[in-house]
Amino acid sequence: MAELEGFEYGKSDFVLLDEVTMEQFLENLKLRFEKGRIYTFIGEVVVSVNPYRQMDIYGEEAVGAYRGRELYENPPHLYAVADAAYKAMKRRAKDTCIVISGESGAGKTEASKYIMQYIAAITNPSQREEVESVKNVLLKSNCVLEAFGNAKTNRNDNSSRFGKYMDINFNFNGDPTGGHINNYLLEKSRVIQQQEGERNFHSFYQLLRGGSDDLLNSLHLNNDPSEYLYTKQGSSVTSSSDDRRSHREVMRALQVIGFSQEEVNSIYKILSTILLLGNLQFVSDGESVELVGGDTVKHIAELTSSEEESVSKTLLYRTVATGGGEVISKGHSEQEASYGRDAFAKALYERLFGWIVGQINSVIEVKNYNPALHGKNTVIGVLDIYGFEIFDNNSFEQFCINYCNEKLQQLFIELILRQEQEEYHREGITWQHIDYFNNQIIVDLVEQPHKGIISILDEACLTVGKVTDTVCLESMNNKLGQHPHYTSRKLCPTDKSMEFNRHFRIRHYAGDVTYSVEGFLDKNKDPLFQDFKRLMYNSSDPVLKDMWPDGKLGITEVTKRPLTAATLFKNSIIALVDKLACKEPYYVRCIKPNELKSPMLFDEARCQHQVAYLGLLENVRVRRAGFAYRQPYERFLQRYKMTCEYTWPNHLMASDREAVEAIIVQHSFEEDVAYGHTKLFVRTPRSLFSLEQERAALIPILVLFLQKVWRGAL
Ligand code: AOV
Ligand code: MG
Repeated sequence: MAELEGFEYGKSDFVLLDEVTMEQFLENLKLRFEKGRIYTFIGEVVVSVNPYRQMDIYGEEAVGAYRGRELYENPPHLYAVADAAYKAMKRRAKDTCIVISGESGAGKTEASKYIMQYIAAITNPSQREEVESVKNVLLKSNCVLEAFGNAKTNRNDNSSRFGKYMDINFNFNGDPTGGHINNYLLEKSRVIQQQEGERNFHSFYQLLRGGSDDLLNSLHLNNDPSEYLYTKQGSSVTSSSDDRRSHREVMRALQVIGFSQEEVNSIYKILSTILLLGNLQFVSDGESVELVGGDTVKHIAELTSSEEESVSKTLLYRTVATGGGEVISKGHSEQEASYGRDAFAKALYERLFGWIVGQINSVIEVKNYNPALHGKNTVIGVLDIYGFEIFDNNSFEQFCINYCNEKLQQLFIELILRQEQEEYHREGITWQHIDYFNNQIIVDLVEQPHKGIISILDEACLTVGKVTDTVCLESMNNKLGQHPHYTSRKLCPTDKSMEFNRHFRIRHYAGDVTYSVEGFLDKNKDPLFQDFKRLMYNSSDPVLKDMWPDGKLGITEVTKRPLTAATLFKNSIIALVDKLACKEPYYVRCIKPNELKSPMLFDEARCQHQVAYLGLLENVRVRRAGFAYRQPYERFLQRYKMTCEYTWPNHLMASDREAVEAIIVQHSFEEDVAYGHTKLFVRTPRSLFSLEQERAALIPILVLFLQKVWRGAL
């Protein structure tokens, strides 16, 4: 058993604070951070502070210390939560989930990887081949998804630009038999545009920096990201050695997962098609529009296995159906052509990403599972989604990301309180209500039917004729001007950071964010000329064709208006929340200690802000007002019966509950506990600590005793 920490490292559970005040909370968090103790419990919740340095607290030895232990037996750690979720799943056949939240750069993705590594390390002791291969794919999928879905932002050098929810399936032995990844709204606008200081998705730089000369030649690329419009706009193409190394890792990972060489080639061809598209330009002589870019179109045609003429035609014209049902080809304006090219590049990347996720899923999908034969198939879900973010310029993507974080905060409030309430009720214990800020009001502001921002956006997108972003903003201002969490420019006439026709502000649970409405309607409508879909569907590259099944439709067959991006996102997040809500949740709450990525600095104001909006003080209060620990009588008895003369080795009482009472009375812990119908509730961990210590001291004596009995010495 790992050494329990002394109080020189601060309190390992915030429940143990003398008083639940922000001051004491921060003091403890800071002390622990400075002593290299980055994890602290609030009961079963782990609060994590990003150390911004490699910590020697992971790996085989640590895994061994946490495996199969109770939460309070070891110092706080991600492994402890992972183990708790795993145990609950295995012992009680419960579906569980681990929800990791916190703002951008707080350490969610790193935490999710440690959790998965832990689960992989403690399962499949008999090394069965098919289970090993599922574990391998699950672990390697991280590397691939990060390459294609993460990018350097001004908040985080490896920022997730998509949401990821991964279900891991287990058989009755508790070994992983498969899994499924759900991905949420990839920030595809990054493919064509990056803010100053940011990069496009890692995959582009990895290919350019890490691809061999032969590969790059065959793709008609050179190795310099600053030569491609789509990779150079952020003026931040640094970190070439990392890109080279990652390229090798991703190649290996793709192989392990089972991507064929043809498939890998197709992936690279799509990436280079996108880069080449970005360098294509259009000129207009006032009448018609032409392409500039030398052999680029020829190269794109080759890379997409299409005809050169079809490619240039698709870039310059679109097919439209006239009122009379006639189908004609209409030339683009210069602006339309550039717009079409960018939309095509974004769609290519988005579909590539979706296809990669789909391929991984098809490899890890649970096959041939027969519940009658194999027992119940249980699941642990791990959620790692983009964290709350504020940039200098916040657009539609930040709006969606921040809305998603509101939903997760809502779930935290709902589950942490609901669970406590329900359990006390079920067990016949009185519940004391704790006040907290309920962010449902902000969720409603965004998602309410007819009245919310998404509805207003959708309405504007559906309106025929020229509805601009500004007109839509006006409509929002009119309808939402009175909302306590919505601010229009009218309300703050002196605020220079807001322009009249451009900005609106939402008072989010995690802070105020000013959004620029520019591009909202277009990103929400997300149109792509049907001609591009048809071009790709007709490609003779089977992988590419597979990604564009909707290119099959003829021009007159496309009638139904697709759902908007915001509505699709909303629906997927609501489905996600429903999925999480029916599992037993475990939480990791990540905190970013400073804005400088420094391992030394604990910026108190920044930390205080996060502790406040994450609702951590309320979390401690709920935990303290109630009973922090609970165990079924039988389990408690098994563990501690040796500490009481009436229960060791067996008790003679009428029930386990009475036997547990005998242990509690003998140790004078009556004040610290309550007796539920099936469980013992313990208010503070002190009693458990002391029982644990007594047990630990007794074990060697008992072992000695038993050895003597066996040898016949007694
Ligand atoms: P995020 O997932 O919460 O942000 P990450 O998990 O990517 O944040 O963490 C950001 C960076 O902090 C990592 O790249 C590491 O350099 C460092 N870091 C985080 N956790 C640890 C740890 N336990 N040990 C060492 N370094 C760590 V975002 O994806 O932006 O919301 O969308
Ligand atoms: Mg992340």
